[in-house]
Amino acid sequence: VARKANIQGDVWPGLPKRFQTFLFFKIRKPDEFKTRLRSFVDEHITTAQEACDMKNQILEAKTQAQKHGVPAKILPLPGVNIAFASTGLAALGKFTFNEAAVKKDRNLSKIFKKNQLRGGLFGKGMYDDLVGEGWDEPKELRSQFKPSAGKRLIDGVLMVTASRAEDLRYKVLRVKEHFQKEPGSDDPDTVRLSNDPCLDFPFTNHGKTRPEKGKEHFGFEDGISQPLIEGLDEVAPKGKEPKAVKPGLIFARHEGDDMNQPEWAEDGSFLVIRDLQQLVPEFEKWLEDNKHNAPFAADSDDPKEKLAAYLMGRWRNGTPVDENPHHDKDPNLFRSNNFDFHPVDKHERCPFAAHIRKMRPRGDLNHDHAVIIRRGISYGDEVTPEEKTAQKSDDAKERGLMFVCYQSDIRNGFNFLTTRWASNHHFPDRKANFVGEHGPGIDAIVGQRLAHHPERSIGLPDGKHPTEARIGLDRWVIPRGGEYFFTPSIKALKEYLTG
Ligand code: N7H
Repeated sequence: VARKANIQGDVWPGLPKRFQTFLFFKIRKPDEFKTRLRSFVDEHITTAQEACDMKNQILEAKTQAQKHGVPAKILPLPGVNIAFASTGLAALGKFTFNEAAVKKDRNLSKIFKKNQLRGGLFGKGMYDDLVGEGWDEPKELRSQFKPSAGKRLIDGVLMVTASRAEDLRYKVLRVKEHFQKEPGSDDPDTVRLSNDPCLDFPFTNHGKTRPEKGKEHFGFEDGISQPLIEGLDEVAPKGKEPKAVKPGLIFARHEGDDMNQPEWAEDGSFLVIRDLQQLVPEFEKWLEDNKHNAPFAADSDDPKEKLAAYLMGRWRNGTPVDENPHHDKDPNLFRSNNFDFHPVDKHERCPFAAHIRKMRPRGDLNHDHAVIIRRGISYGDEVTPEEKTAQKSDDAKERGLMFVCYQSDIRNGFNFLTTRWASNHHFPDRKANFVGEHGPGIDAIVGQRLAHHPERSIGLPDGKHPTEARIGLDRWVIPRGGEYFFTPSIKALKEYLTG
């Protein structure tokens, strides 16, 4: 099977999405589900090839609009992908829970059954992993992500995307009907749903891009930097950033993946979905309150914006502080990605602990080894004038990011980035001369704290010396839980998993 026809399109190149529905499902009748899934794949699942075609259509529409001086037409472009939690694969008879499967990770072929998917964290699920290790606070998690009577509630997820809300609604209905309609009730106008369907959809989440296009809720331009994949993406010429990565960092059984996965897993990828609530008015208040506490900020025209930019490593319009730590006015640098933090023993331009430096350290490391592709989408409404005035989020108006990412190994991808880098005050390491006993600090956006960790703080350049100004941080991103999944290839969906 040609690779692009075999990969699900959200993994690569990404489904075009202004709106997204996450249909979390529970399998009730595995055999009937398998039969229905087999026909679902060709009818509904969007492959990488199809997603590439959609992206080309968007480009073409934009080019035409520019040529004729009219606004670009919004195309419907619905997309659908499916992924399974370990409980879902178990329901299909394709995963066995045993001590070894949840404790051990990789190349232990003797312990694993021939076709068992490797990856201890996938077996455990996000709750046992992150609550078990003390990172996530159970009382902050949404009930859908908390096991009930010891049982996990989600077997898998169907993700539906579209460029227009009405197209999304239509597609979601068709997807649900496919699995829930009465046999023979095929006409969409008169379809009857079964009282005893093969699949339940107990939880649904909705994402939508913000009216301020390209910006997430804190107001930063998002979706700029992704790892370019050798063999799939057009990669940057030598010496230009970002460097390309081996396909095996994202896809199972490709060069660079040492998990020794079974054959059926080829072209698949592990998916992490995590609901991250964002406290936007609180973030703005903190910036306002602290803009003069950092010595570097005093000599800036806009100390508040400079502080925000230092926490992220990019100004809110996407300009990397490594390329311009002074202002964000150079249009050539909006969304620029050509930087690597050199000289890496100093952080006069980009703080060592800035979110993008923690999450992709570039020149700080000799080679990339923990890499993810991000496909998240914002959720919730805009901050209201009342919330702005109160400088406090209204509990009834939650907003945040449905964080979504893909990798060939959850322990070495999402989990590593969160626990070993974002939450570790001493990463990036070997910078001791410049950042004192507390190290570079915690990732202000997604760093989490265990009880015995130092208070949340970050070291920022003081603008004059190769030294630091340390500043205490609040918490503006609340992890509400999520789940670990595997996104299989098209071939695996049609053959092994439904066989
Ligand atoms: Fe982060 N944000 O929108 O403010 N992130 N992120 N992220 N993030 C990035 O380069 C954000 C989160 C990564 O290649 C940008 O596209 C928010 C988690 C990685 O240079 C912005 C949340 C994890 C990169 C944000 C959040 C990551 C990255 C810059 C949570 C991993 C690329 C725009 C609410 C575990 C680094 C861009 C590179 C960039 C935001 C979460 C990882 C603006 C709000 C949980 C790898």
